Amino acid sequence: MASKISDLKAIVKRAAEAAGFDLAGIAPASDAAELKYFPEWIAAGHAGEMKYLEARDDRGDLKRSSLARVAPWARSVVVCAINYNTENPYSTQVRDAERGWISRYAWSQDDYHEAVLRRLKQVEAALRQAVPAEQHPALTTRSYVDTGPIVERIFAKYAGVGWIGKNTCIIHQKIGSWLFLGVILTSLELTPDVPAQDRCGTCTRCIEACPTDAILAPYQLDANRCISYLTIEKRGSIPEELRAGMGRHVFGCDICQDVCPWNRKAPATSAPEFTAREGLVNPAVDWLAKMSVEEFRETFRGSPIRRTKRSGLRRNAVIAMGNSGNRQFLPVLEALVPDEDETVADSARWSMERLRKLL
Ligand code: B12
Ligand code: SF4
Ligand code: SF4
Repeated sequence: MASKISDLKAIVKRAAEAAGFDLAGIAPASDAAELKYFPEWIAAGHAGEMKYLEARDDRGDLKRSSLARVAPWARSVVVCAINYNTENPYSTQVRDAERGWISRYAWSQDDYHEAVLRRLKQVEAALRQAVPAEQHPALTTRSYVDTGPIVERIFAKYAGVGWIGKNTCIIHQKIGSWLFLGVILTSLELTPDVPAQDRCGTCTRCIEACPTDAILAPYQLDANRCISYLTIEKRGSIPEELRAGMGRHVFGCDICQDVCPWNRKAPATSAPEFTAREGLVNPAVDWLAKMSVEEFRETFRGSPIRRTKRSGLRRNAVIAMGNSGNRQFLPVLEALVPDEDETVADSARWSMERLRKLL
């Protein structure tokens, strides 16, 4: 039998748990106070080359700055979160400068977009099934992981999933911040949860630890300076002044989360899709830099690492060699100077120069 509307919140939460989510909550679809920072962030140029964040509606307003613009029918946002942490060291605990670092979220067997969306669809189906058709003939729902025109972290805060930390990540008091988010927009007016309370207090560890000073001030990140952006989203050559700060990062960066006290006791996930792939924790940089088209395709089939493409991964690995302080990489770099990929070749020249200066 179809459920009463008042039961829906409980049904959604049970469905989220059954689907394997660690956390779930409901936020109102109305504009939260933090959304006013979004146009300022875009205007300041902090989005870099991520032009999709700047999408505008017919009136020229930024789509992501208000849900009313892109989903006027939406009344509530169901936010689900899943822990992807595995029992592996933090980047700040491994000091091997000769090996690269792939960020924690990208060690997984499956691309997280698919793993989370699969689960989110189960919750969406349970919600739709529970709604009496006669009460909601025009019921609308939409599920998104990352790709929706919505600043997910703001809604996660108002759904009580976690607070927005000074590093801009969503943090949960017991689980920490190794969380993927998924959202379901719905035309249903569901009872919202209580917003999560900010527990950063006087701590500023993430701001101090960021090697490229990307966290300009609490809660304000300039993507142009963030290693995660540089290694994953930035196409072509990386600005020279930021290369040294990238250290040995070859895909993403976890430093501002590794140093966060709320991640000290972060539990491990029980989701099988997030098990670390063989060889991706602390990978050999020369292996990545020399990777052929076929090997890249085979190794990263279904992995989020495909996003930076072979060119980006090789560029990052070459820069990591330059930052390693290990002159044994010089012959590898020398062989890459005539590379047909100009970005790789340019990075190889820079890295050779950097290693030679160490003499
Ligand atoms: C673009 C993007 C990036 C960009 C920009 C990141 C950023 N901080 O904006 C880059 C490539 C750098 C990036 C990196 C990462 N990302 Co990302 N990213 C996104 C994406 C697609 C959009 C985010 C966005 O709209 N940013 C715009 C800015 C303005 O928003 P914001 O930083 O969230 O800022 C808001 C608050 O800080 C707020 N605010 C709150 N209080 C206050 C107070 C003051 C005074 C001010 C000024 C502002 C302010 O203002 C802003 C909103 O207007 C989301 C998915 C989504 N659709 O939301 C995933 C998402 C945020 N990313 C995610 C992840 C996992 C990562 C990485 C950890 C990956 C990695 N290891 O490399 C890093 C983390 C880096 C970091 N410290 O944020 C997760 C976050 C999970 C979590 N626990 O928070 C998301 C939600 C994806 C998902 N579905 O799970 N990401
Ligand atoms: S992900 Fe790395 S580079 Fe980006 S803000 Fe955090 S510490 Fe800085
Ligand atoms: S390191 Fe400190 S300031 Fe930064 S997010 Fe964690 S608790 Fe907040």
